[in-house]
Amino acid sequence: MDIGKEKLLWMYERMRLIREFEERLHTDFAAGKIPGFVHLYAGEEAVAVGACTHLRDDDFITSTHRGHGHCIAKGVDINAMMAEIYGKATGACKGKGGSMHIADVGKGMLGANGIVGGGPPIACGSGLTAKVKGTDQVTICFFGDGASNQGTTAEGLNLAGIWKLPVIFICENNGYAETTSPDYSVSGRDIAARARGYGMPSLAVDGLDLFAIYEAVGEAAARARRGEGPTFIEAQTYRYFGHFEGDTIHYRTREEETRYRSRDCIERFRSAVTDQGLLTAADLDAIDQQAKASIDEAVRFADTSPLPTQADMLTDVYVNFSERDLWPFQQALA
Ligand SMILES: Cc1ncc(C[n+]2csc(CCOP(=O)(O)OP(=O)(O)O)c2C)c(N)n1
Ligand SMILES: [Mg+2]
Repeated sequence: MDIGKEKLLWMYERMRLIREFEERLHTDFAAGKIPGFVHLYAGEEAVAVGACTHLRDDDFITSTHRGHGHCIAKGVDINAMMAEIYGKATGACKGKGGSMHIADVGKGMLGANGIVGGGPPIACGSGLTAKVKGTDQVTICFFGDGASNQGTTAEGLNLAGIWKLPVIFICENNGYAETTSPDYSVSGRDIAARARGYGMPSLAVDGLDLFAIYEAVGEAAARARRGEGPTFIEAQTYRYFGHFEGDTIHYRTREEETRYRSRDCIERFRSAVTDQGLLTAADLDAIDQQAKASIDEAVRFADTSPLPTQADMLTDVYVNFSERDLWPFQQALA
């Protein structure tokens, strides 16, 4: 696969930033520095990064409650993300959303989402927007194995299928929905097979292998941009930390965790690119150092930023749409 040095460096940097960001939150949450609920993405980096490498700023993603990795892969500002998680006025959503509601529409990041299965209908909306406007914009819809059982996901797959929307559904099968394994909660066991019933190409890939994700999403994005409709990808992956910070993790064994950590997606990428002489250990070590410094800076920025004021409480609650905003949709659907 001919990816090019610049892109390889970018992919490694994004994965490392996500890992550093999440590990720092793990520590700082335990120290009581962070309000609200936090779900960490560490371990799953290859999925978000391998996928978002194919996207432009004007493409879209929808996310989940476990959204930090999606945001970083889509290029959301890390200082603004950290400040949002700290509930500060300088946050991506002015500190009013927190970890589970980080959004940056300017970067095509349509929002982390506390509703399991909330993403697919939103992805159909942005997919329909691109289709109606006649652009080649793509939407990637990230969701979990648990969300694959939701009615909203079934409805989203159906709608994307019949309208041939430019949406790539990426099911991040990390082995658990909270404490529940898909082995006994997903009927038929085969998540990717379900999507074939909606008439779209669907495959399962090793989500710990960035190159496998990159290749699968590359094909799916090209199909979507050509107007050939949706694709479904089940990425088999693993989350390193608990479902949420504070989870006592009684539902899986330490042996299982060790086994997955020995297949770490970042280490695997490092070995692959250094063995093939594409990047050097020095290139990668330099990125490690920069990533650490960026996260230190993000924490300093969040820590020293002001909280929102009482007067900020009722702003940004409603958005007004004019007739003019809606007419292309009314015309297209008439
Ligand atoms: C509609 C809805 N039902 C239940 C929940 C509670 N809940 C939050 S996360 C979660 C598990 C989601 O699992 P999965 O989709 O596999 O995502 P993961 O946490 O593994 O990334 C559940 C049941 C919720 N937030 N929304
Ligand atoms: Mg899951």
